[in-house]
Amino acid sequence: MELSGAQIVVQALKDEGVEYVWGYPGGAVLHIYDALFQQEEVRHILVRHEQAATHAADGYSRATGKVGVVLVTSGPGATNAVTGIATAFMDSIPMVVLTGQVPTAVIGSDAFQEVDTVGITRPCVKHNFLVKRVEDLADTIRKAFFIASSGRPGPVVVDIPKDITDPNLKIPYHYPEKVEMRSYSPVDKGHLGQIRKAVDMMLKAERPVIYTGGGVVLGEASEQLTELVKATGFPVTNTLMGLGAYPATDPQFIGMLGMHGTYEANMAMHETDVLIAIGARFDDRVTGKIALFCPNARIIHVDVDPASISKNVRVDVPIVGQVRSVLQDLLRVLKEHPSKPDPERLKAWWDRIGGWRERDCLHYEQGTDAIKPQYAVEALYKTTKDSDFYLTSDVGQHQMFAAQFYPFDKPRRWINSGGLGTMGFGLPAAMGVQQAFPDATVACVTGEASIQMCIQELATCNQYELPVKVVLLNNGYMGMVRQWQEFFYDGRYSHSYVDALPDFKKLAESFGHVGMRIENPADLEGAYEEAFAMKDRMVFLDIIVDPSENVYPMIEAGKGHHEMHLSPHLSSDRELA
Ligand SMILES: Cc1ncc(C[n+]2csc(CCOP(=O)(O)OP(=O)(O)O)c2C)c(N)n1
Repeated sequence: MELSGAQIVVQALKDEGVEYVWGYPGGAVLHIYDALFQQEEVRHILVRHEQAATHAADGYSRATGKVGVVLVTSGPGATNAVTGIATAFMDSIPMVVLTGQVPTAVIGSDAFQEVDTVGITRPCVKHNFLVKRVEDLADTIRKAFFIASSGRPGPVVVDIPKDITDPNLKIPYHYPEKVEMRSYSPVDKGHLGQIRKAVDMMLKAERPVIYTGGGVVLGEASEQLTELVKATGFPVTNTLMGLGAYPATDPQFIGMLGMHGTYEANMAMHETDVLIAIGARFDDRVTGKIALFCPNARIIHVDVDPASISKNVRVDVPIVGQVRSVLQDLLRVLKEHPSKPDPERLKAWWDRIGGWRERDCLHYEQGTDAIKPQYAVEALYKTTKDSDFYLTSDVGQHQMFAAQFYPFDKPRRWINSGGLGTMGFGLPAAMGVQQAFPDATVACVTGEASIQMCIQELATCNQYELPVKVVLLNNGYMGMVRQWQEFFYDGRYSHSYVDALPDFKKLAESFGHVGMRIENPADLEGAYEEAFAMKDRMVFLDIIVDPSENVYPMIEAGKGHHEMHLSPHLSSDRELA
């Protein structure tokens, strides 16, 4: 089979089993767009901004576990995609981003729409390539998919100069089945000696905590994690990225940990003597002040990426390997071990945790006036809990309220930008999820500031008939910024008031969707019922919420887990716990 470079790109995508490509055309990729036009297998979704293409592919990947694929042109097309590439990089999402480049002969001459894409993206990709010969194209794309999806996943950029895709230059096509790269061989199995050490340590623990992150979701290890938690009787806490890896409605789940984690999870972290960290990277939003992090604990750390081990926090028993395979081995060693976790010791520990739980740290009071954002999330759960439901989010208070008040029982259902914290992520990510699962119920919880960052994608939702539900918790402020200004800048609300808001109901209608505005707490549940009953329509719910509400508990940056601000409902002067 003789193919041009443009045809090779499309054929390689077919050989990878790619269903969708999110993109935006331009001069440098027109040959590829022409090749896409002449086939039907790979579907191209035309977004309205390249950032949205990356977030949509990212959302698709987070929900399905497959590699998300993006196609953008050179120069501004590539730079617009950088935010989404960095977002995927920070959360280890497998993605292949094909960027057009100016022809090889003019690279370096400041040609029209030339940027050094490989240079610009280098710090925020797992790997990137500049293809210099058409003969290398198929092989490079194969490597890109392999690198993106193996080991610790991440985005890979393939920069393709226009002349490489010339329709008049055809070469024999061969797509390699296997990839061999001397410098890259991700590990699968964990070291058995280390696993035995970990099990010994776990069995001697008096106050154990299992702390898990996004790696359990990405590594498809949620079943093994659940088995481990049940086999040991230990408490488990998830990071923002790990929510859903363990069923949140199970009593052994003590809530999310970290800056906006529960009182019981953070106190348990502070007092634990053996911490079992699985697929988590000790992010600063989780650890707080490193010097005060788990001061009494010996630490076991399971991670696929050796560079994560002892990066932020020194660990005692590192185990490098795929989380799923390590947990399988660990469970086997645990079962064969002559001793078992001591129920007496564990009971004392659970009693202590029970005491912390009684503080009811997420308590809020829903009056009859303003809708509380917490209530808006709880009511959303009530309406959607029995459906095949996915929730994406933007960044801010609404994201934290969703993480705290929507109990996710399955992995890949909570889709948000944890690492980079990218406002504008939610709506396009929801488009990607809905494209992957047309019959599922997909909602995006957002703020009135975040939603405006990719609002143009309402048009894409119309074109592709994506019935996403937008749940806008409209507090009139960049709420999370306002909260920090209230706490740390004596209430000087510098530029956090979101003025000149559009009428979101009319805006949604002008894009061809259903718009609703809800102000009264008594109307909310009915509005959700009505909106979610419209299975084939996009509905934009503009929910006016109490602007003064803050997210509690909160650990200030640089403080320890035991130094939480609690809700004023619990302690009149927000005293430290
Ligand atoms: C692209 C981007 N710019 C700035 C920020 C900093 N930031 C974090 S939260 C936030 C406010 C978000 O406001 P809104 O979307 O209204 O959500 P709320 O906090 O009110 O729920 C800002 C500006 C960010 N995370 N991302």
